[in-house]
Amino acid sequence: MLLKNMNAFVSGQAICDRLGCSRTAVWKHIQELQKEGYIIESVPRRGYRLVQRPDRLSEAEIKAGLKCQVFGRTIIYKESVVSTQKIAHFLAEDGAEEGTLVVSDEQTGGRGRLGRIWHSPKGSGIWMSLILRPALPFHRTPPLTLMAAVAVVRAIHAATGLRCAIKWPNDVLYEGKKLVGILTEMQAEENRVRAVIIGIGMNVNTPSDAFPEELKETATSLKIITGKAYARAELIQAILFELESLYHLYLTEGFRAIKLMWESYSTSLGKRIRARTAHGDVVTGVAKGITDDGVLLVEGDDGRVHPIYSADIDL
Ligand code: BTX
Repeated sequence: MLLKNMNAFVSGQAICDRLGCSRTAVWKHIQELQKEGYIIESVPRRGYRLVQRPDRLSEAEIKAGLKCQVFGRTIIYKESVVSTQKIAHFLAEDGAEEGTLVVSDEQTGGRGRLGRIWHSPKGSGIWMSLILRPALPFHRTPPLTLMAAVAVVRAIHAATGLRCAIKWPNDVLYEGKKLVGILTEMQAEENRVRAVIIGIGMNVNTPSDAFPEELKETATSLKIITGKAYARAELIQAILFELESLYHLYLTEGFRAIKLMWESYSTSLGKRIRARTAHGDVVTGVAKGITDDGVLLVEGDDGRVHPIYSADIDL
């Protein structure tokens, strides 16, 4: 109730009536919350007012104020996991509904693409995986990665005012440094998509000395960029809200509108790039655009246009 009425007074009586407990019991709970770091004012005859919430992650923190219909209806929060992606795969196999979200405060074996490591220290970032159940043929799933990147960029802008850029296909950068990584994986059988799992890792309150040496030059966090700390639960709400709207747009209207947004945030288009595919092929040339299936088109130095389905890009 306090979170929903953030910065406004909620009368003690209203809380008693809603929860069916005494005023003394309410006061005790308020004191517990204050111990946990919530700053709550208590004024006689006006009630309680939540002024500031700590940067805590929990199912309740994410759900309070979440403006989604389906995404986040089920939230599984864990203090520490090997990888939220692993848990989400397991839950998806077990029949978890669309929009199920797995979030953790720490990952001990967070992973990126192609078996790479995703550094996910405790208490400072967003490490989460979302289960989707799109009724789409295979070839229409790759744009979901690009959709996720667009949603993250829009959510960061809504929550912090920062304008980030996207490097094809899935890096969200600020002034060339990696702020967010996105990993999209699929479960399929025969010719049917059973689930798409979107993993998002965002460096939020990470101080610069918390990155390992090899990431110090290439990674950044919202805290490093702005000097401010952010409530991760609010950022997750913003990301889920953007993801749900864009997912709905994609399923009903196709990729066109999202493609335009993606292009407007892209750092790669029109530039000379070097694409290294997982098979070890290298294409150098100019990034010309993306197709309606999310494939990157590179006009190679050999004069041919190369479709790039999956690769790492150097600008
Ligand atoms: P990627 O393969 O594009 O990027 C991985 C590379 O990024 C690493 O090799 C390293 O150079 C760099 N890197 C590692 N950790 C960080 C970090 N915290 N910040 C910036 N750069 C870093 C990107 O893969 C996809 C990452 C998805 C992570 C999410 S977290 C929730 C979910 N669970 C899980 O295990 N993975 C996903």
